[in-house]
Amino acid sequence: MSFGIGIIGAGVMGADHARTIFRDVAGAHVAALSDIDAARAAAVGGETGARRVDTDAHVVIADPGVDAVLIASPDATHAELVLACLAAGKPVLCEKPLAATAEACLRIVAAEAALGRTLVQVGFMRRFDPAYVEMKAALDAGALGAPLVLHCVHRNVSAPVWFEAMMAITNAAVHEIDIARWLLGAEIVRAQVVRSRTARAADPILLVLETDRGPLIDIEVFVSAQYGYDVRGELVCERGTVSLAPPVATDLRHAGAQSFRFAADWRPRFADAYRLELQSWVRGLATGRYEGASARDGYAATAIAEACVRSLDTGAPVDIRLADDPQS
Ligand code: ISE
Repeated sequence: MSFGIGIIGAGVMGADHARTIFRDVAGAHVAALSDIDAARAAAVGGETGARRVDTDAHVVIADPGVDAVLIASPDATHAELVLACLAAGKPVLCEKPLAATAEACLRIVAAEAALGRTLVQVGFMRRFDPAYVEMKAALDAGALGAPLVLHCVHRNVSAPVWFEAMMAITNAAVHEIDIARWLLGAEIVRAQVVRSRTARAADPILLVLETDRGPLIDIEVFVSAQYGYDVRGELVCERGTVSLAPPVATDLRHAGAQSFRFAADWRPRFADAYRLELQSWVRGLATGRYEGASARDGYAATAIAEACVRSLDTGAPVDIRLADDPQS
C-alpha cells in the first residue's frame, strides 16, 4: 500500500519534503500539492509526480486521494490548516511551529483529544537526527550519570529580510527548546533571554533555561553568523560529556592546517533527519502510532518560546507554567 500525501506549501521546506517523499520514502507518494504561487506548485508538483496541483490548500485536504497531509506553508497559516485536517479526520505532519501562539496550539491539542486518536505530528526533525539520537542513547545508558547542563549553539549564515528579532527564538531556538525537552525528559520552567548591547538588533542572543528536574540549558542563537550553518550541542553530565561531532564528509589537512566545510543552511546538515522523520511518519500512518513530536510537544515548544520572547522584550526572567495535558 502506498499512502497518498498532500503537501501544502512548495517553498523551501515543502519542496524539500516533496522531493524526499518522491525519492527516498517507502510506502508513500506525493498525491497533491498546493502553493499560493501557481507556477511554483506546478513546478514542484510536476517534478514529484503529484496528480493534482492547486493554489488552495483546502482542495488538497479534501482530495480523496490524499490519505495524510504535510503542512509546510508559512507559520501563521498552520493552526487553521491543522484544524482543517483534524476536521477531515486526516493525519497531519505540520512543520514547526504547530501554531504561532500557545493559545492556538491548545485549540489543536483539544481538537485532537476530542477525536480520541493521534493524528498530529510536529516537524521537529532533530529527534530523528542520528547524532542527537546517539547523544540521547549515551545519556540513557546511565554511565555518564545525571545530566547537569546542555550547551547549545545555533548559527545561520544570514537571516531573510522578513526576519524579526523575536524569530531568533520562534524560528530558530525553538528547535533547541524541543530537543532539550526530548533529550533530558524534563520540562522547562523558567527562561531568561539576554541580548548583546553592542550587536545589531537582537543578534546574537543568549537563552538560559531552567528545568523542573535540575539540568540547565543555555542556547546561543546567532542568525547572521556569515561563515556557515553551525549547530552544536554538548551535554555535561556528572561523570562525562557527550557532544555533537562536526557533521563532515571530508576533513582537509593542508598547508599546516586542518579544516572542513560548513553547509550554507540546515538542509544538508539535517537531510538524514528529515528523511528518517518522513519515513517514521509514513510507518505511523499504517500503525496509528507516531514517534515524532506530538501536538502537546508542539504546544510546549510554542508556549516556552512565547515566554522567551517576553523575557527578550523585558530583560527579566519569566516563569513558565504549561497547561495541563488533556490526555493525562
Ligand atoms: C529554519 O526555519 C529551520 O527550521 C531550520 O531547521 C533551522 O535550523 C533554521 O535555523 C531556521 O531558520
